[in-house]
Amino acid sequence: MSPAEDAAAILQQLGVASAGDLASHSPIDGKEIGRVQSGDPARAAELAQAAFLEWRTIPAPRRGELVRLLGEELRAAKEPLARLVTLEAGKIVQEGLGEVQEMIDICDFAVGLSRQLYGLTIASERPNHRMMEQWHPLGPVLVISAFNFPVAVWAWNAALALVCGNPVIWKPSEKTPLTAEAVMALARRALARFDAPDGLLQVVQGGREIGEQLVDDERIALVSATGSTAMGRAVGPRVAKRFGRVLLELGGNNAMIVCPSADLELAARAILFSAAGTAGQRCTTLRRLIVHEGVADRLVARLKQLFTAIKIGDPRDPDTLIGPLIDAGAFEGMARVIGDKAERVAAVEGGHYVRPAIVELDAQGGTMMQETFAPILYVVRYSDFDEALRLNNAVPQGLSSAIFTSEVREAERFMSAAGSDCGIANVNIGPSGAEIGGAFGGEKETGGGRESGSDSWRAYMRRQTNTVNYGTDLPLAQGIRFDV
Ligand code: UN1
Repeated sequence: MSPAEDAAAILQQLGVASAGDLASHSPIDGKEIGRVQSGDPARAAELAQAAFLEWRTIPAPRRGELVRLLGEELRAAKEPLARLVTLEAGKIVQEGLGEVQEMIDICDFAVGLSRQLYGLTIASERPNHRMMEQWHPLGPVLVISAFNFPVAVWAWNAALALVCGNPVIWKPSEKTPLTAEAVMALARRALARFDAPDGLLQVVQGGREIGEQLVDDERIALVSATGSTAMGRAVGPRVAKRFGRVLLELGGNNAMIVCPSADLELAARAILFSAAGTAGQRCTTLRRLIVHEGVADRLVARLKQLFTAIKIGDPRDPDTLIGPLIDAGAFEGMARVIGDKAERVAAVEGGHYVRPAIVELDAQGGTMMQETFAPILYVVRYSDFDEALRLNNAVPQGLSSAIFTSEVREAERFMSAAGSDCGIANVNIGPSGAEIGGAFGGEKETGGGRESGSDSWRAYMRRQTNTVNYGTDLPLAQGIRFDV
């Protein structure tokens, strides 16, 4: 079946009409698979603001009930939605399913969280006074997502934003508009079952100008944006100018240090998934391998074997481990940095399929310092552990990192204050494929935001400090006297 026929059947099954001025193309064969209509940013913001006034007064555990229903709809539609992710983003079957599973998992997490939006009680310095801290809903949240996680990133944000009391406007990637429509169709079912206010969950399709209008809209309290560092540089100052809040998840240039004591077979498998998986198009993709000179030859030989054996092709084939790059631009980007080492693989006509590349360098530098969204693994060797740590941190990005070692001292140093400077630092697993339970995000040019698990929910709420006097006197703080 052609991707277009495949997509048409799924869209029909999910109740999504394919019509409008914007086309979506499958990276599998480059052909059009459906259409969507561009949205109206001002209208969306108006609806979201109206929904906010109602939604913020609904008790949080009750808001959690809506997210529970959303999780139910996602569970029921897991297979077709995952299939659409495969068709529109080119992810292999397992990764499409995994992406929808992340959506379900974050819904479960958010339902529990809806009863745990805890504030604090603070000891007051004054007699008969009580201090506390509360977390209140923030306002409409704009989610800007990228093609590589076309549905999960929305869910990480939306599930938390909803229980926190906020409406959500979604501006998906122009490359993956259909999966967004499919998610909205499922969300509408949950909204109808709950009888939620209009405008609580919306999608606004369109290009950069539409995104900019939303980013500049004062009614939007938080802009949660996932994408390139260039995008973040454009969005951050625009939102700051109006004193809005941002949560940025930008580029990564993630390294793994492989020490002499590492389990090399385990490391090789972790490298294969994290460097070549998703055709190198994750922000957490492994791009830099920093390997001890004593084990480098063995490891690189094993990787070359694995990279040659791996099945590249139509992502719908259950044996395929690497699907296509998203489009021609992605291939050009790869060829620009590694020249003829960017090796095309003949798979499906019209798609851009490549073999993951291993590029050995004498020293870290040049294009190794930048994020290229393609399966390129740079390899450098080290002899001294301090040098390996320095190399891990010597790039502008700070998302994820990993170490393979059996030495507790090396592992602990890697995770210490003087170790990896990234938001994520893993031991004996690769840098990609984070679980939803942890806070996800990174430092430096990665933007500093955290979403998903742990206490990331706080970014979606406003904090209020309350001091209450239940006495008959008026003592001032800091012992100040102000008597007439
Ligand atoms: C991204 O590529 O934008 O840790 C996010 C991972 C995924 C998230 C990637 N859970 O690889």
